[in-house]
Amino acid sequence: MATPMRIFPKKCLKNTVHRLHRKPIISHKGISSNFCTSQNNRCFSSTTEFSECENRVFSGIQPTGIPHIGNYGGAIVNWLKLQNKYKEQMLLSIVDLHSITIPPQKQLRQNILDLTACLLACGIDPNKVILFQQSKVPYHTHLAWVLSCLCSVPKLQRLPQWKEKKAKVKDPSVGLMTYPILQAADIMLYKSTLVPVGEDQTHHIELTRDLSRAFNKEHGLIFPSCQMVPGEIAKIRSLRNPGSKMSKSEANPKSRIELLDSPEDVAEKIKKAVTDFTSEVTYDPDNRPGVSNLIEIHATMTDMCIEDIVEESFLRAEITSSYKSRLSDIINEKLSPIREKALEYQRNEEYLWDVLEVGAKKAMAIAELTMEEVKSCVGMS
Ligand code: AQP
Repeated sequence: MATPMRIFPKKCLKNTVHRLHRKPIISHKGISSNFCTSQNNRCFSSTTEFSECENRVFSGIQPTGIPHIGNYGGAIVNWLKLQNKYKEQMLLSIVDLHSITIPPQKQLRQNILDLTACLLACGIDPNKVILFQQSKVPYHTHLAWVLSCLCSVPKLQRLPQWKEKKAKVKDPSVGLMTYPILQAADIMLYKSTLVPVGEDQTHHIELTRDLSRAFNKEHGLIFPSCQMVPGEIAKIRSLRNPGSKMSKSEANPKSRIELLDSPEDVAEKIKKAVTDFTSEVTYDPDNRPGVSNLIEIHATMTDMCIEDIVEESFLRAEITSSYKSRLSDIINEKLSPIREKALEYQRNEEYLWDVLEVGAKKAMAIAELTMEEVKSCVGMS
């Protein structure tokens, strides 16, 4: 039997592997001439280069349950960094229209409130970014309709998420097939250029680029191209099945650590996390996905790089069980203040609705201008 490899890369993995796939996020090429819109206060030069200050950021999260540490590491941490840089040029949407594509959604209203409370508790600042509920801005579905007339059915059917998701439900809805068009509309409605999402969204960002190119070609040059901004951690895996990603809607709650889990629940879930029969703590995602996932969770919670985590565990002579116990403490140290703040926000429903309403007004002001342009280009006004 081959000896399991201890991975001690020369450089910190966090600075190499996780960043290797990143492309420059600032310059946007590929749009030809006359790309200028005076509306939305955004004018792009015909030289096709965007300066940094012209970027607009859009991202969304579904109110399908309490966010978990995968949402935190794969998206929220990234948003916290970007919000300081882009401020009101950054929109974060609670995408409730997406969340009804897979029924049943029995607690949607409560989920919207809980998610808002969690985002605020994590440090999302509604005075910096535009935080809003998607369905409060009806232009999302309006633009999605226009875009759906530019998108072929086979193109949607080729998307890996459609194939994956339709296999899990008995009678997949039309909404489940067409939601990537709505996602493209979410991004394009604000002429967003940067989209911080997890790697699972790559194909949808490509579709968005296709649709903005198709609109620009068919109706007039108004939409910029957009780029993904991947987070430090590409994917946190399920604690029960490291072959799949950690997910809010996975039936077994032991597969994920939710941001509001009690310290006891965190300890129990980590203790029961599926690993393997090797006791050493090594990072080898292909051959040891379970323990490697724990190390990635550790990196998400601490800002430590993977090399340092593995080395520290080696120096402490830890085995998987003792490492799990220390990791639970680390996770609880990070999540406890978030949980306390979120519980406080949850007690103030009125404030949460107010935050979303103010955000919706700001989003609406931008969306309205884009839709006016769209309607004029298409010939509707
Ligand atoms: N396991 C994950 N690891 C890293 N990033 C993740 N994201 C989700 N799961 C992981 C990123 O979180 C952002 C918001 O995701 P979402 O709620 O809009 O939808 P999702 O990707 O489908 O997330 P879930 O938790 O799996 O929700 P359900 O179960 O409702 O489908 C996205 O940027 C996503 O990449």
